[in-house]
Amino acid sequence: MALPSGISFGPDHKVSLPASFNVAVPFIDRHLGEGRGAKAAIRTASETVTYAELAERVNRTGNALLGLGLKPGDRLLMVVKDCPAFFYLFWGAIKAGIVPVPPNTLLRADDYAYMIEDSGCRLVVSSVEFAGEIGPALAQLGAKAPKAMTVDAFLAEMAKASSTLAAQPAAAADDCFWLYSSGSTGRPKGAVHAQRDMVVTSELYGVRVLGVTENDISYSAAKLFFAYGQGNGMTFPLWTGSTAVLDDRRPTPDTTFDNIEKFKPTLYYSVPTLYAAQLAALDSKPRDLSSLRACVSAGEALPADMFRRWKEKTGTVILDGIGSTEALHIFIGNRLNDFRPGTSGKPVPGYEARILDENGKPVVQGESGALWLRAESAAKYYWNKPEKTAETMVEGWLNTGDTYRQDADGYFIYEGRSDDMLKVGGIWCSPVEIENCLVGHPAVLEAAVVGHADEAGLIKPKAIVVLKQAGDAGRALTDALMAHCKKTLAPYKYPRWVEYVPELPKTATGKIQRFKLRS
Ligand code: 3UK
Repeated sequence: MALPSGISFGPDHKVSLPASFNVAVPFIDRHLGEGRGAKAAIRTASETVTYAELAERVNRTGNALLGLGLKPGDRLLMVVKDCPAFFYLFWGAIKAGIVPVPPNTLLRADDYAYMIEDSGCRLVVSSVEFAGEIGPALAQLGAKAPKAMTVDAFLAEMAKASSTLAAQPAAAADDCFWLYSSGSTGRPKGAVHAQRDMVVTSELYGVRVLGVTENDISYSAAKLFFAYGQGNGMTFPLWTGSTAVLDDRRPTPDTTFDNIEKFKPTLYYSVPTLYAAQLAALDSKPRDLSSLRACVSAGEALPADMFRRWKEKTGTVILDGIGSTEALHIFIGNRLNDFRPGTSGKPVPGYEARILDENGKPVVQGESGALWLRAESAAKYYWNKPEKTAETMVEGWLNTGDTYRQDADGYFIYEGRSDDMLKVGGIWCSPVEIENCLVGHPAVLEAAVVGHADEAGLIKPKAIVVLKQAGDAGRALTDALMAHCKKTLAPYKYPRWVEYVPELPKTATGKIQRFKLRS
């Protein structure tokens, strides 16, 4: 399929875009002119949305948002499960010049209160399932809280709004949408992405690496709020005029396999934790995965053994690739015709990766160092966080925070984070946040949290705890500490193991030496 008019990529894979455009046009409206109006853009268990219906609902959404008083440049916080309304809100906002901000839907009231305030959003739209966290977040903000409504209430507004909308003109580098990303200390940071960025990821990784075409059907177990899921399950399908399968449930081996058998996707995207659970489930019940031409993994490193077992059981490769919220999607990845299990593969065309030593000089090939990235899809800055921006985004290069080395053939091998952050099921987990939660329990004096590998070789949080009264240690307290964390934090963050010790290793300045506790 030809690139949308006015958009081209040079021999160096650099994009060129019109001086004035709106990215909703090539992703949404273009398909009507190209004869795809009756084609399914989205399929769910209960409905199919065609490209014509999608384009009309995007227009109605843009008009409804403007009608609710939002102006171009205003932020819309959308805490929305994986359903067609996610598409309407995201693209309707963009087409009207409004900036959608879709955070992780697994967070707690405190996190949402922070994001509402930090983003200065004018409206919060949330799926009713998240009311238990969004309600208290808004209550916490009192008179400062913006207008808020459920997705269902919004859809009623949408239905009343006009079905025609002129796209708000923008430049390639103008702010388009944000994604919040977390750090080991401090609050989440809003990574501000430009109009250009989804064009770059969809063409360079989606089309040129994965070979996505109009004929693919994509299914991402990773949710749309995650930059990974956003590309897999929304922007790549829309860029290529193909079909996305959505499921709003928590993904499990049963739900994901049922979806693959029912919708027959050609591409399946997931994270190592879920692949591990799926492999275990395949032992007891064979499944028909014959529709798949490729599987993709990201979020954390995929152990080579899981690649081998999946290939053996399903006949399909899993292409591991590293991406980030800041880079927007995968920038080093394995390909169908060039992969090496146990590595992240090679840089995606158009992305420049460098491994630097502590003096900022490129290492000799084979040595480890800090991974830096130059990407045309990189976030421009973090909202309200000039110091974090200056640390992470330096002269057009992005500090990924990862340690990497290259093998003799140039494949990139992940060696861990340079900070203490953990990836659990592909989602960030700050040890400091879990430690603070544990210390909030009356029995706990001090706590350290580190990553520990489970049976499948995947990292989960482990707590090392000093008690006020050593005699309290035991299964009952361990259960109570786990329950305390599940209740206070996003549930995937609770420690899977608790070890009791008389004291923690500390530096002279009293900082916990987590590296001494890793095992
Ligand atoms: C880690 C990996 C080893 C790595 C993401 C695909 O994960 C995504 O974005 P986040 O901002 O996290 C980024 C960090 O996660 N990581 C991601 N993938 C891998 N480590 N092997 C991998 N394959 O520390 C990286 O810096 O949550 C993934 C596409 C878009 C994304 N946003």
